[in-house]
Amino acid sequence: MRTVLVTGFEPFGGESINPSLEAVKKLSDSPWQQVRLVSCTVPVVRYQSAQVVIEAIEHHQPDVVIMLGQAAGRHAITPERIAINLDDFRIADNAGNQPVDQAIDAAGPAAYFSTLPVKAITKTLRDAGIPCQISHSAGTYVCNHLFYSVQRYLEQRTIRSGFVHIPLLTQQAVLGQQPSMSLETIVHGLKLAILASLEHPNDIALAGGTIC
Ligand code: PCA
Repeated sequence: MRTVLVTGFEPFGGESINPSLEAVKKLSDSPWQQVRLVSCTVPVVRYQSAQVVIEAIEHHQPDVVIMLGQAAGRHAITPERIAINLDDFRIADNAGNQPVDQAIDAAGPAAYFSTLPVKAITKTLRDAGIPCQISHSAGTYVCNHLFYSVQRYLEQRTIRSGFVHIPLLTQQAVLGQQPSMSLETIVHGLKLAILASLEHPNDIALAGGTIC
């Protein structure tokens, strides 16, 4: 049986919930066939975020790692394609760190690609009627920091890993000024994303880029 590690972040930036953690709880409570689903809760703290996930990888020895985070302002579930070697925090993290224009790892490359099948995930979700779009920037805050750090850590390993941002939950957007998605739809989409990641060791060819 293959093991999938899903990770969710604690709330940050004045929010009382984080949809990524709510989704991880629901995914963990769901029945899974032929998948051993394990999870961990990640602090929104610069270096500690990666330490916690790397410890979980060492502990669980997963085949696939899917890290999740909240992306306010997004309308769709967005598999991230690329992690960049840059910390530039617009707000302080939950421990008060606010690096500006610092490398995550001075000895590391400029960027890493996701090793999840982002196009197969996108097609699978769209076919199921769930808004999904590949993203080419995971930002420069703690999600990108975690994504880059884990890709770097797993560089020489066969474990596939990547990051998926999800929209705000409907109850976080009651003022009607931000896009949102129901937890039910997010969880359904993430279940499909997990299965697609296992089914597609190699990604499919599908036009999915953007034009500026
Ligand atoms: N989103 C933030 C950090 C934690 C989270 O859920 C981000 O996109 O960097």
